[in-house]
Amino acid sequence: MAEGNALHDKSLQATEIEADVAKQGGLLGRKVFALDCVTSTNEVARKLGNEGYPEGTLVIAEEQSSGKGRYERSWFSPPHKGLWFSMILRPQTQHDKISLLTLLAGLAIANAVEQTLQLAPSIKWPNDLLFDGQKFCGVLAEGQSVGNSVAFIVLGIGINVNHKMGDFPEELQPTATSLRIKAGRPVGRAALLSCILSSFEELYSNFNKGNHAEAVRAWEKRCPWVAKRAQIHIDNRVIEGVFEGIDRLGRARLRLVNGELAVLTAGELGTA
Ligand code: BT5
Repeated sequence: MAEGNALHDKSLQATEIEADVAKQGGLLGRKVFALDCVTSTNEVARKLGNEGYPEGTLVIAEEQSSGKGRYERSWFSPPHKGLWFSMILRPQTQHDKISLLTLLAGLAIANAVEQTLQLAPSIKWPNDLLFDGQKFCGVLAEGQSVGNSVAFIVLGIGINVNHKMGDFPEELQPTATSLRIKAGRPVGRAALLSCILSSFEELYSNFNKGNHAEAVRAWEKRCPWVAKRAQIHIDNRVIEGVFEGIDRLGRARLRLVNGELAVLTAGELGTA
């Protein structure tokens, strides 16, 4: 096989991921379902959450036939090339959890990519990880409600790991990239996953104790849009101002031309 693909394309094994998590004393990934092809790992994790599977249960697939983005968009998830996975979280805090968990996941992935590949990605609010404006990772956190409260959260992460540019459909080629393209060599998925899980575990533990301030500062350092003119698109509206970073709940702070501060929980950030 070309370029050592035998090693890098080896299917991810539940027992190996579980053993690695146990060795590190981790909670996230103690129970793993490593599957071949699923519709969406978020959907499988949601079903397991409804069946009562505990926090830290992880679903990972080699391929998704209907990988999901936000707002009913699709996420391109071809076999063996990426890390497509979802975790069940049952957070203890009553804060608005979904926005902040999305940001903490982005920060954990950026930290892990830097640690394993010595590459520093940027984070774009709320859920994109990029190199030079091209996206290699997206995060989709979804709450499962029971009555009026959120019973659990499914945190879904999609990372383009070993794609070559020709592996992307034409329409994604101008805006997408992968870790392999940026590193200039194939990237081992198991080691990267292990690093992401331990980085996220630490951030999540602080989050459960209500300590977010340091993570918010670290997130802002990785976001080149901070202190720049920006637009946030929400539904059909565009709000313009200076992006002042995020508040302690992960909401975007946009200083409008009239001096007022807009605080936004959802939307799409772009340069003005
Ligand atoms: C996201 O949505 O970026 C969230 C993606 C989350 C995917 C993971 S994979 C595991 C778990 N299971 C799932 O079903 N989903 C999660 P959004 O910000 O809405 O971006 C979606 C847009 O990104 C699409 O409309 C495309 O333009 C683009 N896109 C789709 N696939 C891509 C890819 N593989 N790489 C880069 N860009 C992509």
